[in-house]
Amino acid sequence: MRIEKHHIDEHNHQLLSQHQRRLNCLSQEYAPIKGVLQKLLDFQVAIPSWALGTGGTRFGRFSGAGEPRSLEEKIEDVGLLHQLNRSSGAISLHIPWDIPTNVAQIKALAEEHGLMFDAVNSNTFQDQKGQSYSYKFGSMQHVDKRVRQQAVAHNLEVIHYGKELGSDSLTVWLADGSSFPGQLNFRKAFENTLESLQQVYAALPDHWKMYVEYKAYEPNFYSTTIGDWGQSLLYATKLGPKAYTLVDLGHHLPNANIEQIVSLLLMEGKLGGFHFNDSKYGDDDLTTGSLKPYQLFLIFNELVEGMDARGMNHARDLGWMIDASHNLKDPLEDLMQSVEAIMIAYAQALLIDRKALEEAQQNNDVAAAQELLQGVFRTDVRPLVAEARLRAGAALQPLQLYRSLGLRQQLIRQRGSKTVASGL
Ligand code: LRH
Ligand code: MN
Repeated sequence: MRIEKHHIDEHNHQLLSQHQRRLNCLSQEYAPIKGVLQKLLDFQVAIPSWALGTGGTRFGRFSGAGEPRSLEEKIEDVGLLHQLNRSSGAISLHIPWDIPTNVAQIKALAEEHGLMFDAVNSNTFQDQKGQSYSYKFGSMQHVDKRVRQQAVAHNLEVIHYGKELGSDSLTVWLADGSSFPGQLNFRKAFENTLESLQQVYAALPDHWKMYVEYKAYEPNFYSTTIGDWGQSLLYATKLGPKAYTLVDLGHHLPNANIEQIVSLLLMEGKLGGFHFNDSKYGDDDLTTGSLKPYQLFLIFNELVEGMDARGMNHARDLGWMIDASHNLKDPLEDLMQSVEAIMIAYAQALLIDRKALEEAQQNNDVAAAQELLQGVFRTDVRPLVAEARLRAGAALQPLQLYRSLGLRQQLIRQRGSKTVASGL
């Protein structure tokens, strides 16, 4: 499904005068905004292929309707998102949930929708039909070398698919760990995991990156073998220059200072990318910025400061990905809201008066530093983010247009109301 351009043009025409009034008001306060607009236009957030259907929990799954039945339909859904906000120009695949049976056809379809293939994700946290060895007690940490070899082989297969699709990074998240004291020898688990990751690392094409994703707990509830940023950094450092840490916002223990973690990983040159989402308790995978928008803003404040300190290109030098699961909302609406929250946090971080902030920090003027940050955080930058969409040929109000065109109803008519997407 494609949105005809005239629908977007009519929508923007109706909202133009109100939009310009709001943008002029903001531009008076934060001139020049030209540089910020270009950065917003260049910034693309990858959409997870496993979050285009309705997720569930162990207590139940309330299926949505018109869900994508194939990788082709998932690419169409991300294409629709990208038409609406022009900030979702990439899809991140999860193998084996999204094995591209006909690579040439899949690449052509993605190109037609203006989409790139971001990081490919391996899966050694579920047993597949016909699999020789179970991952019940882990994969790369496993005491049985045959299980570890099976996990390594799977990751090499994932790299193969990624190469064919034009991806240039592999994300490894391991559910490995233990749920009871005494169950695991932590040192041997680390050494087995490192040895296994080294075999995968050795198979990485030259320009590829490997993202080592950490998580505090779940599905194991006593120890996780890649359990926090320190452990992920240890692996990434021991593996080599192509290995980086991946920060999933929901993978921290309560009250962790994620913005400080981000600052230090950037300082070490070992921050690879993000899985954006939000949470109140655990790995809740909720809409980005829906619970802790100030934390998201503070994370982008450290990102802009740290990336500029290293002369990094904001759009290209880190992996920007969403990782969410939709139990209650229309997946496409949820993803539009997540992308909007990310663009707002980034735009606000770009408007911070860095010189004044540094001066306040140098003078230990705590109140002035707080006023500077909160002043920007309390600024409504939505007109700026909308202006970037307008200039990119997208919709001023994507969610509004998605609803006014009845796109979900159209998807249901095309696909039926009982379709179920592969993924979480
Ligand atoms: C683990 C995780 C990981 C994915 C999975 C879908 O919680 O964040 O990134 O592989 O979700
Ligand atoms: Mn994740």
